[in-house]
Amino acid sequence: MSLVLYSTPTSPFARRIRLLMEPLECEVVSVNFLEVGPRAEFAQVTPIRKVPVLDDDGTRIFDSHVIQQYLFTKLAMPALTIEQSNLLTVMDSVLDSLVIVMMSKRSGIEINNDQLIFALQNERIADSLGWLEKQCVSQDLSEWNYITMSLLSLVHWAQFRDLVDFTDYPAILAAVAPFESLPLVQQTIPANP
Ligand SMILES: N[C@@H](CCC(=O)N[C@@H](CS)C(=O)NCC(=O)O)C(=O)O
Repeated sequence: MSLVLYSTPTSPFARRIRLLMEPLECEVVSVNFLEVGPRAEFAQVTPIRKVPVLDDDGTRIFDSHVIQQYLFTKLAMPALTIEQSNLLTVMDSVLDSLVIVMMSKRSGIEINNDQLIFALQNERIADSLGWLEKQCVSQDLSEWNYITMSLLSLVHWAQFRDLVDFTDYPAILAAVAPFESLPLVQQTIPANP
């Protein structure tokens, strides 16, 4: 079995898969999809040019959700519950909206709540983080599993990009705090390439 994970040093979607793959031997290929040459090379791996991509002995799997399901089967882990899936969906919505805001800023577009697209993203980010904060109080998230891996990856990435002040979300910070010092967490902290 030869596993290759295409990743970037910052992607929260790729990082949670990297954390999930800790028990498996895997080569990690770092992709720089913002540079023309590497982007064209990566286009040979996936037409959507998004990380993560997992290659398992020539079988390529796109998207963290599909990779997660594939790995859960491979590792004989029980499927995510509906409650866990909902947590993941809300985290992904926060990430997607933050990416839209970040990419707009990088493209020189002014972020203004008078524009529908930004009003919708900002509303989704605030309401979803508020909902996650409540779940961190009402649910037991003390286990290091795919959900806490995903939450930690979201928090670190949003802090790294300076997009969210988590002092407004103390329960989220408390939920990820016990895992901060794990060796693989430390080794995969988002950093500029
Ligand atoms: N739904 C996808 C999202 C993956 C995604 O958005 N990855 C970002 C990095 S965080 C990416 O590769 N972006 C490249 C681009 O948009 O060109 C998943 O869960 O894997």
